[in-house]
Order: sequence, then C-alpha cells, then structure tokens
Amino acid sequence: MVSSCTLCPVLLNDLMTRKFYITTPIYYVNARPHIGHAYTTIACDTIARRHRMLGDDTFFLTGTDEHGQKIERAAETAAKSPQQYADEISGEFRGLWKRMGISNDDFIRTTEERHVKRAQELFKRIRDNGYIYKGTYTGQYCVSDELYVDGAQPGDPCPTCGRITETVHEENYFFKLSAFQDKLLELYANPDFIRPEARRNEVIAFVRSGLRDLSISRSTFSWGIPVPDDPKHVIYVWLDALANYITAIGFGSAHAGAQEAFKKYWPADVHMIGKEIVRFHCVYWPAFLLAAGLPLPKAIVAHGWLLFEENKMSKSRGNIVRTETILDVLGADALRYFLLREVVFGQDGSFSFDALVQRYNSDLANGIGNLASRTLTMINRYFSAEVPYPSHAAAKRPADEVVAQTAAKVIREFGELFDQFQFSRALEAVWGLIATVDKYIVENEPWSLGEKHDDESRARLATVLYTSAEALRIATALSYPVIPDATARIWQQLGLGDIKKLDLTRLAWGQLALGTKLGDVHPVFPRADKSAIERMQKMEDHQRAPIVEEARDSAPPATPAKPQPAASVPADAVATSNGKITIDDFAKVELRVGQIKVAERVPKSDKLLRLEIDIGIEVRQVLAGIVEAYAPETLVGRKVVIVANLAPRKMRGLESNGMIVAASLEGGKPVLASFLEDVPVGARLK
Ligand code: ME8
Repeated sequence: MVSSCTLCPVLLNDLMTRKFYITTPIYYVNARPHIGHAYTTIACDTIARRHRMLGDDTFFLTGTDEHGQKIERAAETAAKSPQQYADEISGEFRGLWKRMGISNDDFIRTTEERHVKRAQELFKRIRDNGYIYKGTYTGQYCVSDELYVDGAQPGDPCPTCGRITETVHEENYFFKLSAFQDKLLELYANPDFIRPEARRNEVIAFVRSGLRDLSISRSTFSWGIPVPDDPKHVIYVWLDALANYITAIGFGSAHAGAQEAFKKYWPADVHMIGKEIVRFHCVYWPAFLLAAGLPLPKAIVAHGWLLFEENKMSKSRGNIVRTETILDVLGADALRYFLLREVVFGQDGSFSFDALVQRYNSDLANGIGNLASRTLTMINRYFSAEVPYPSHAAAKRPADEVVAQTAAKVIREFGELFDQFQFSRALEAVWGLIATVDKYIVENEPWSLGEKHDDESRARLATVLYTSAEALRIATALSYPVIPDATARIWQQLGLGDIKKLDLTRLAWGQLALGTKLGDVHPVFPRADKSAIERMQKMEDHQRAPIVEEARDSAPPATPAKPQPAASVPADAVATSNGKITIDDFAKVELRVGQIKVAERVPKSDKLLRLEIDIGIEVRQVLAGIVEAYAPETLVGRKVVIVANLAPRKMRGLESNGMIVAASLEGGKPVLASFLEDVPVGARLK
C-alpha cells in the first residue's frame, strides 16, 4: 500500500486543475498559409484562450507536415532541396501565427529530430504488437491527398480531390487496419467522439462497408522518416503526420520531463480538423493508437470549408485569400470575429471582403467599439473617470434589472454554446446583450441626465452608466477569446488591468468595483470605409497576378511565323555567344507531363481555350491559343507537356499559369506534343 500522505498533494492538484489539450492539423508546407488555415488555427486559439481563463492547464499545439512525395515534388518545382523548401514555408506559418498573436504552446515540425525519433518509436510499438507485415502494393495513389485509393483503376480520379491518381507498384509495410473494424465501430457509439453528427455518420458508413489493410510505408522516394531497421522504406506520410499529436508532448522520449508531459496531456481533448481529413483522423489514427496500446483522443471535431467565389479555398484552385491582407487593413480581431460569427461551425461558409467589412462595421465598430467609447467617455466626463456608485434604490428602474438579467443569462448561454463549438450562436448571444445595452442607453439618455444638476438626475445617471459599464465588462470578458486584442484594450480602459488574469468561472453581474479609475479611452475599432474593400481586393489581385498582360490573341502577327516550339525560353536563360544555351539554362525550364481535366472556350476569344491541367502536384489553369486545331471536348483526359514554371500572365481577364507545348507549323495549326508510351502525370521532362 502506498502511503496516502505522499499522494494527497498530487491528487488534490489533479482535482483542482483540469488539463486541456487541443490540436490543429499540421499544415503541409507545399503551399503558403491562407485564411483556410487561419480559420482552424483561430478556432483552436479561441478555445485554448477560454480554457486558460477557466483555469485549465491548457496545451495548444500546431505545426507543419513536411514529408512525403507531394512536398518532395513541390520542392523540386521550386528548385530547392525539400528541407530548404520546408524551412521556408514552415517559417511563414510560424511567422504568421506570431503576427496574429496565436497562443500556441508549441509548434511541431515533422522534420525535427524529436519527432522523427518518436514517430519511429510509434512504428516500432505497432510492429512489436504484431500489427505490421510486409507485402506488395499495386494500386492507385493520389499524391495531392497522399491517399491510397482502394479499388481505383489507372487513370481514375481521386474521389477526394478529383485529380488523376498515379499507379503505384512497390514493396510496402502494411498495417492490419482490418483487425480494428469492430473496435472502431464500438468507439463511434460515443456521440462525442466525432463531431458534428453528419461526419460521424459518414465515418460509420465507411467503416461498416469494410476496412482493408493499409500500406504504411513507401519505397520509391526518400523524403520521409526511415522505417526502423529497414531504411529503404519511409513511413507513410499520414502515419508520420498523425504521430505529431503525441510526439510533440513527449511520447517515445527517454527524458523524464517529456514522459511526464505526455502522461499529463495525452489523450487530447480536441483534435480540430477540416472535414476533408476526417477519415485519417477518425479511422486510421484511432486504429494506430489502439494497435500501439495507447489511449484515444476524446473528440475529433471537423469544421466545414471556407469558400471563395463558391469553391473551396485552396492553392490549386488559385482562389485563396491571404491572411496578411486582412491583417494589414482591419487587424486580426476583425478576421477572428468574422470567421467565428459569420460561418456556422461545421458547415461551409463563404468569404467575401464585402461581408467582412460589413460585419466589422456593424458588430465591431458600431457594436462593442461604440458601446465602449460612449460609456467610458461619459464616465470620464460626468464622474471624473471613476466608475460611479449605482446609487440608492429610488434611482433604480426595471430597465436596469432587464440588463442585469440579460447579462446573467448570456454568461450561462455563452459557455454552453461555446463548449458545443457553436461559436456563431455564442457570439450572437453576447451581441444580443450589447444591443440590449445600446437600447437601454438610448432610452435612458444619459447625455440629457448629465446636463441636469439635481440629485435625482445625478443618481439616475450614475445607475445608467454603472449598468452600461458592467454590461460592457461582461461582454468584453466573454468575447476575449475571440477578439483578444481589442478586449484586452477595453479591459485596460475599464481600469481592470490584465484581462488574462480574469477567472472566468467566477464571472457574474455586479463585480465592477465602485470607484474604479478608468484608463485612457481610445477607440478600439475605428469605422472602415468603402475603400477598405477595394484596398484588400487590390492587394489580393496584385498577389495573384504579378504580371498583368492583355493577350493580343486575335491580332494578326506582324511577320509570318517561323516554325518554333510554342514554349519560349525564359529571359534569364541567356544564350551563349554562338546562340546556344547551356544545359543549366535548359534546366531552368520546368517541363512536366500534365493531364487535361477541363477544356472550354474563353468567351469572346477566337483563339483561346481555358484548360485545367493536372500536373501531379496541383491543377493549373492554362490558357492556350489552340481553338482552331482542337475542339475542347476532344482534349479532356489527354496528356500534354506543360512549362510549369512560367510566370503567370493575364489574358482576357483570366490568369494563365503555365504554357502548353505544341509545334507551331508555318501556315498550319498547332500540334500538341504527346507521348507514345504511358507516362505518369507530373513526370518531369529533362
Ligand atoms: O491536410 N476551409 O494539411 P493541409 C477551411 N497535412 N479550412 C481549410 C481550408 C478551407 N478552404 N483550407 C485548409 C493536411 N483548411 C495534412 C494534415 S494532420 C496530422 C495532417 C485547413 O495543409 C483545415 O483545417 O492540406 C484543413 O483540414 C487543413 O487546413 C488542411 O491543411
């Protein structure tokens, strides 16, 4: 028997402080961060901030996913080593989160040694427990999603992203996923494990339809974590990536401190993800953990997609909005508030600059910002910047009680809704309180009371301003996790010091101390005028089309065309004195095999076709002057050669991102370059 004395403090501590561990997905470094990534990170940051205020020992993890074929190819396209490439983009994510004030406790990179060693440890555990065997995989693979596509045939598209899959035939290690079907279904019986309900149902249907063993290593490229004792193989990038959730907090480490941290924080309370990666998190991840004999996360919460111009915002579609643009013009709080208020969490939501500015003005500038400045300015003016005494009973009116009761109700509701991830409704409740106080101020006209000097008016004025300031304090405390910067400033202006020190568990009406000396009052959300929209749009257009050039596609050439390849050599590939270029110059031109997925005529152009071409790492929009030679419908599915590293150009208002290679015959029609053998999409021509 262990002496109870030694356990007491530990047990007490456990009882008093709850731990809370929340994670974002770790983002791929093949693309720069955009507001889709910011969305998940903001949601987690908001939750982490609330838990810290509730007194929980909170750990918030984010990071970058840096291995795999997709990253290897993206680095090659950028003519960089994968590590150099990963360092740069990972640095951009970290820099952006820092600029936004994201409160993550750690940032894990899968190329860090701590992760590599511990992920190998996880692999060993699963293998030692008998769930890994060697076999040969022949089938289709989607490099963009790093996904094995069961049952697909060569040339079939990926069911997730629609890109053409590649045929893989290699010796692999397999994970006995099929052994976990029943255990997983038992797990899903808990309705809180996968949220929302729609995602849970999808996962249940998928697992019920039968699970096949999963290949968990690759042997035809090397950018990954070597399989322990068999370094010809690298660990499948999804096993590598998912492991981050435990490696970052110390799993597999020999250090006592790291082991303690793992014991303390694992299992995670929330893995927050986008809906497209549900299967990896809800099927593969729990199965890997079960196989390793480790506890399972408590909840996996999948949100919907941010759409821009009606499509999922993503780099490959070229419809992303950069976070920096919004930070420059309106600040981080504006974006945080907009995303959590405007989008119903769990569902897809559209982003537009118009809607952002409208929300900013109506809810932030005219809402909480205006309530703060008018209330605090009047306390300054009429009570020498000290919170007034709400006076004797005679000065009370039923309207004061309505505000107090609304505030008490909102404190309750906000917590309940927020903990159910219903951020939009939670914020709606707080802004309902703000609207109630606004109405209260208008009806009680404190500015008129301030002009009168009789005792009764003075007492009434004190009550009205106290009530308004107290409601402002409560709205500020509740919305802190969502708009931390502005609320910290309002808190200072209320004379309350550091908002982070607030104990949210005790928040209640009537705690604003009488006589509190206010800080200096400054507006927190200045109104945005219409030019804000234009400025943001311009900044984004500028980013998307660095070179703007109108095509002269219908103008006749000044001189008869000579036979020449349609792909021209970039200007920096300087010819040597005898008119030849060096092999290094040629190597600068990135030629790749692409497959046409969409082909259509460009309106009002007699030459141009708009093509969407899969080049293995992404789908590109390319405009090509080949209308006279090819009917669009004959091109879909055809493999072509494209110059992949050409600077984007605008033609007829559309961006062309690359160039299709064709023989241009004098007086004849262009003829597309093609192959006699079957070649994989994305292969480079050298
Ligand atoms: O999937 N709307 O990384 P990723 C909403 N490395 N959220 C979006 C979004 C959009 N339009 N676009 C991106 C990966 N996201 C893997 C994860 S985890 C072990 C490995 C967010 O760079 C959303 O959270 O493709 C989505 O799940 C994630 O970014 C995908 O990031």
